[in-house]
Amino acid sequence: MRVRHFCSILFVFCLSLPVWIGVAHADPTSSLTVSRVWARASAGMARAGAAFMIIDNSGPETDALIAASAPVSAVVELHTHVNDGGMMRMRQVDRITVPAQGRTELKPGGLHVMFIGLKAPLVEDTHFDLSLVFEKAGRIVVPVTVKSVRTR
Ligand SMILES: [Cu+2]
Repeated sequence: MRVRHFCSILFVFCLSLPVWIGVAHADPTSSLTVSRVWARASAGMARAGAAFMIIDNSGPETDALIAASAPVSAVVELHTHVNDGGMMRMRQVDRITVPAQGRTELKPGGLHVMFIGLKAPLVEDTHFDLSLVFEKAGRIVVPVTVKSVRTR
């Protein structure tokens, strides 16, 4: 009886280990703070979505967001908007720089994380995890809040 109880405690401990390692990696060593992470709810049958956030860098070195992934779509890209003869068009970028002692804002009409080929609609008031990979800080996983399609 007692041995079986110990085994189940060990089992739960092992299951939760990756979560602890994830938190330990993201927080104390990193000079980056990612806040106000949100995605716009997808309208109708839309197969694409976008996420926005504020990234603050309190460290002495420039860092850069170089990749992202999320369970909501097979493809996740880093995008910006460019003015192409009066038309705002999206363009993929290799990296999103976060200056030393500075801030980079991803917002509608500008830089964003793009989800291509949504597996299911993004529903208002739901959450999902977004994994961000930075050149220096490494991987930081942040929860994304899905907000109304009217959010600006
Ligand atoms: Cu885009």
